Amino acid sequence: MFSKILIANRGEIAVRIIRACREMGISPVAIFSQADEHALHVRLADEAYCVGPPPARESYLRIETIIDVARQAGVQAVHPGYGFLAENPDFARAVQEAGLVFIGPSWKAMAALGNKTHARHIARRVGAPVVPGSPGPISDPQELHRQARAVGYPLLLKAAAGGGGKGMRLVSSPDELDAAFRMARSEAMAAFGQEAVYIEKVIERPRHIEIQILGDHYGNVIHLGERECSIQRRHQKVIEECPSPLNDPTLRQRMGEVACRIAREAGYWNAGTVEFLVDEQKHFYFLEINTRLQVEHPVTEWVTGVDLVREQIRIAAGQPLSFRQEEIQWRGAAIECRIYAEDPDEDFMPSPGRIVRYRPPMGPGVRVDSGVYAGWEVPLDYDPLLSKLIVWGWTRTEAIERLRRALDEYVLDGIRTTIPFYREIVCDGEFLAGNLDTGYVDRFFRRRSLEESDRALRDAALIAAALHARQSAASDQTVDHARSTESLWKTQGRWALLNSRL
Ligand code: MV4
Repeated sequence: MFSKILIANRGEIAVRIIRACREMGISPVAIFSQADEHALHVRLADEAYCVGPPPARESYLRIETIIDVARQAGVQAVHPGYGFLAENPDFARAVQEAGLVFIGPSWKAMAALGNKTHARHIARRVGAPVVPGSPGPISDPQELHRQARAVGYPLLLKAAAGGGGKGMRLVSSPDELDAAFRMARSEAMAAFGQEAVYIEKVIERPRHIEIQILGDHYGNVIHLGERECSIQRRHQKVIEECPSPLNDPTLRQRMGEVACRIAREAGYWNAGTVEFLVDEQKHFYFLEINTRLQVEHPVTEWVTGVDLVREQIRIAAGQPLSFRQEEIQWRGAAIECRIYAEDPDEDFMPSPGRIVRYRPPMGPGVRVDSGVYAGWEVPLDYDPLLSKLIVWGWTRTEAIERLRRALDEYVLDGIRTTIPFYREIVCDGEFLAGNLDTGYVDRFFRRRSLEESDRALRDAALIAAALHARQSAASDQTVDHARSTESLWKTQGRWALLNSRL
């Protein structure tokens, strides 16, 4: 086993990896940018090295600098976390060429699966259901129209090198096709340095379900079931669940087996996630593979009892998987809310600044993975994820009850966060019913603005009624004490007291 690991990341995920290292008796080494000098992951690590100025390009994305730090610190392995260099095969290769172990898949598997047309090809080879579309990238306009006719409208143009919805374009009719193609290609070039674009048929009202897989260096691949990730806004996940509320054990087993077959065919090892779209008839289609640990991994950890980061480290050290497929069991329900430094009242604008008070929820069934503390200033330079609140219950209903309680307990003052947004979601009927698809957040906001105008009307009616009642009460009062034998001091005094309470 390793005695020292470099964590090439920041924030809550760096803290999560440090915790796994501590439990395994491994010394964690951190890197940080000038903006993160006082960050929590730097405080918790045994050693920490500055890798450059605040912009990620000049710090957390600097392959050479990070490899130099790894050498200098004398680590045996590098954990990339998620984001930054986690899915960059050049980084994985540089780590290997420096004589160190990359805690993740081989750079070759990463490179192959990073190309989505290639990944679709691998999936088709093992008979996995793949979203219908062009067999490969499209380069000439004639072929474009031929393939588009074959797939049918509406269709999506996607960047072969892309992922996560970046560089995606919806095309509703043939006359939009050429312009959309040119745009998609230049966007793909700008975003990913490759202009390759391919076609996919549009799946209507899809759900986004992903399967967690683990593979070791000896050809063993197992799956840890699904996560429901349909609650997203602008291709950013906000709430994730395990199991999916629409799950049935048969669907889980079928998707799991398909995911494992694709991974074996790709020569995949370490942790990975196979993404699927599921339509209203519960048909599922392979979408892409994420070759990293995911943000939402804790919901799977809680329901299966498997520590994914520990497994990642064990696998990278050459140990076989700790579990066989038959040993994996799913118990209860876990839900994660991603707490972002964003203002939900200002269209989720980033809200950096100093955290003045921080009191995370605790107690039964609550886990908080976070990278912040009171007094720390959240920098503007990176992803605004502050903290992840994860709850567990025997049933989804119990998990939601805990989530409501934990959100009410959560104190994070000084900056705006998405906590108030989640407090509303956990009371929303559609969420409670598990009626989730990728259009959920938009529907939630539409419904809410309708309810808001209803509320404004109701408030106006209440004010009018209160004023009316007060006026008539005041006139009754005049009549009353004219007839009354009681002291005016008493009746007027009571009236004043009553008014002060209104
Ligand atoms: C799709 C799709 C419908 N049909 N592909 C967006 C993120 C990326 N991972 C894939 N995405 C989609 N691909 C086909 N063929 C709809 C989406 C999509 C979506 C998917 C998952 C979660 C939220 C979404 C929101 C809008 C669109």
